[in-house]
Amino acid sequence: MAIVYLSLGSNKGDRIGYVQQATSLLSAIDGINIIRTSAFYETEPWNMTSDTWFVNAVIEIKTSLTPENLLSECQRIEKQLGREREREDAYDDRTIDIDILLYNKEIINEENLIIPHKYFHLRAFTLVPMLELAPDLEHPILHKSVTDLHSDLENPEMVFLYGTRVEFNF
Ligand code: PH2
Ligand code: MG
Ligand code: MG
Repeated sequence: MAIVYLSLGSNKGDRIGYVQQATSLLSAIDGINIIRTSAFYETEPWNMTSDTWFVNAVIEIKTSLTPENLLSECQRIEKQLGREREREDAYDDRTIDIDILLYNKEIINEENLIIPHKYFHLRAFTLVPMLELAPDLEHPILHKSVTDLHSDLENPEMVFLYGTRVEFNF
């Protein structure tokens, strides 16, 4: 069993609804148990030009799936929720993006799968929700805690707690 942190993000259509639906679809998969979810945040687009801010959250799961199988389940749900990938060279607005941030303390460097996520330590929209879930967790390569990585951010993009927390059943 692995403890995994997944980043969920949407900046197209019913943003909260897509993050919720992705969470429910993940929880319905054999071999995935959702342990906790962060609050929802409204976040400034990072490293992309877009008129629409994101709704972002991080969820903590326990899984018996391998990293590769987990990635394909995430991509299947992205497709199911209408994710379209139009270009390879830049970020597009998207109904849902599901990224594997951490998989236990594993370090994976494959063409289609890099864990820890290569930008995990650089984005407030992943570090702020992680502060709620696992502030002391150490980055397996940088050997710094989530709290320290967050305070190291030089120009953090804006992240707002999104209204009230939305409760739903898995
Ligand atoms: N995802 C990106 C690029 N930029 N910015 C925010 N605020 N939230 C995201 O989820 C996000 C982003 C690429 O996946
Ligand atoms: Mg992403
Ligand atoms: Mg992605």
